Amino acid sequence: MLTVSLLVCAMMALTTAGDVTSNYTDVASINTYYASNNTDDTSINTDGPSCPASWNKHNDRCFLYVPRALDWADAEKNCLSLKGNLASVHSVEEYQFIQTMITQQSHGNPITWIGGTDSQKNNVWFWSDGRPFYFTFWCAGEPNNGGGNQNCIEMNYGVHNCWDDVQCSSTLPSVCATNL
Ligand SMILES: [Ca+2]
Ligand SMILES: [Ca+2]
Repeated sequence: MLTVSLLVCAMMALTTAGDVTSNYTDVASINTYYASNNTDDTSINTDGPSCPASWNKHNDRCFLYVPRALDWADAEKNCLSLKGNLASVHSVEEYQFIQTMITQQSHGNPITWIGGTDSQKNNVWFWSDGRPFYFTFWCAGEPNNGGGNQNCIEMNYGVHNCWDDVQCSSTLPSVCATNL
């Protein structure tokens, strides 16, 4: 009887050890999988709910680069049809995430719409998603409301890939964002 008990204990120990080993194996393979996929798919993320296919998860939002050139209003309408808005940006880190996503998908740094506008009153800026407008990444000398009618924010402008106010009728690629 003692022998049998010892044998059972030994088997349980082996089984437990086996489980631990396989867990480590899984974690290692998952990490390898993420590392190999991170360059072209930033949506892969183990934390919480995931984003729809081809959207990229960052913090509590999903981001989508839309390469088709649209004016600001049509770009916003397109985002709305996808249950989002043109992206608002709230930190350098968030801006860099968006820039990296654009570069990965466009293989460049195209000038791109984000959701800032001062159409209601010059130099009073709002995000189309209703979030507070605190963070900015204006280029030197911008926003200048050039020609008296620059009311929408383009990103990746100039050598510093910063923000410029420009006519909303310009046609550019865009970035949409949705809440998770
Ligand atoms: Ca303006
Ligand atoms: Ca300007």
